[in-house]
Amino acid sequence: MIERTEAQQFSREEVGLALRNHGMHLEGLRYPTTPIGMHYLLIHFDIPAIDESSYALEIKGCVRNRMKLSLEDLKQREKVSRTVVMECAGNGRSKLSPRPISAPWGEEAVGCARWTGTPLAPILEEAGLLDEAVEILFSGSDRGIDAGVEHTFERSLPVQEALREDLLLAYEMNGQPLPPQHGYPLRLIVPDYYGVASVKWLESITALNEPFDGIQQVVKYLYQESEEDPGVPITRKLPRALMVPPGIPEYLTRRRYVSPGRIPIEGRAWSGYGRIERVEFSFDGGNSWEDTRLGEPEDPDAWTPWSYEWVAEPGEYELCARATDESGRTQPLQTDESWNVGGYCVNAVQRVPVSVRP
Ligand SMILES: Nc1nc2c(c(=O)[nH]1)N[C@H]1C(S)=C(S)[C@@H](COP(=O)(O)O)O[C@H]1N2
Ligand SMILES: [Mo]
Repeated sequence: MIERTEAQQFSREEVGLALRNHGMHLEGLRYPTTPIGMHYLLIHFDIPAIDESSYALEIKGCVRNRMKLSLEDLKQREKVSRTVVMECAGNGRSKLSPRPISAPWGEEAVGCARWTGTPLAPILEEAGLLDEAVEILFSGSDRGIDAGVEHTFERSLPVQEALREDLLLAYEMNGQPLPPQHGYPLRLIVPDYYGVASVKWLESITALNEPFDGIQQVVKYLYQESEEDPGVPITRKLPRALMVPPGIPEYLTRRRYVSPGRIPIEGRAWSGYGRIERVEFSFDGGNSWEDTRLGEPEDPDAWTPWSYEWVAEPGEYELCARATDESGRTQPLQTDESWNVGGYCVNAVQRVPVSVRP
């Protein structure tokens, strides 16, 4: 039985958002690369209809040479693949109380795909950024209304960040043409940053001589402790570890059931602030912690596998996992420590209720 408290009631609108934007099945943490249909999705407006034959990416604004690149032009350029963990900045939001109203993620808004495309930096160099360029704006072709304002989905990066050598203009995901829902025919991939930076259905790149002040930049995706707080823009992913929930689930509550004995626990961890240095496991809700064994990530931007052998005795438990990265950042124990107006960057430790029964 589930008790229905006020805070647990999701509105029809939140359920609608969750149906359009599904998460990754946590058992998908078993795979080094997330299969396309299992990778989470976040589509603010509609998936735009784009005709590849007339498609061209425009490079404009404060540049010496304006450029128009067809998909074929982009495919002729240097081809690079990177395995990149992507996570929505709103991951964990639904655990906050009171709950900010937006995509009601648990902690499944993540995936790690192999993206193939061409590096962005050489294109910006060819376009020749003028000295007055301060930010690079990435515009999608999707349009809608949010915060009461009609706009195109656009995000900017400071010039220095846009010139990083690890940014990709991707036209393939896991070796296939980008599927419509993931940005066909072209998207930006910004490793280390939350997913919002990786603009899908990319239509143009504009060098700006002043900071971009669009809705998705200065109204949404700010970490604000209160409505009065001017807030800090969201950039890099905070560390997080997740485990594959062990045993079998109860259909409705997802509570896990396992038999006593040696239970292999496995999962993945990541951070936008450098390597994962440590992942700890707890079976008692975070009172005591044990170090787990770390594996090697498939790529510098991919997630890090970890494993632990839990010797389970009959009883009721709460399994937790906690990651620490090389910058020393780690995960809070309690969700409400990271309460913020928009419900971003909520990286409290995962908690998995388990019954151990013969
Ligand atoms: N054009 C466009 N780009 C976008 C979005 C969008 O709605 N429109 N959503 C962003 C957000 S918030 C996230 S988390 C990622 C999700 O990428 P995915 O759906 O491929 O997992 O795309 C980002 N890029
Ligand atoms: Mo997102």
